[in-house]
Amino acid sequence: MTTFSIPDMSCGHCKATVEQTIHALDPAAEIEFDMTARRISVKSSAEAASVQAALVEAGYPATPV
Ligand SMILES: [Cu+2]
Repeated sequence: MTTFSIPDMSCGHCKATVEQTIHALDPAAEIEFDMTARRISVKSSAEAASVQAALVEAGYPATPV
């Protein structure tokens, strides 16, 4: 489980984009969203660095916390 801070994730559209981006890497990934804190927790077989890179590429810079 890796927690990322994603400051630009502000609405449902952002949430959907983040979800799609991670599921494109790993369809079995489990994602918990905290929209208030703008954080996600990801349980995935994908490397945290790969998840982070994909999110950056999708326009949502993410920092592991
Ligand atoms: Cu949004």
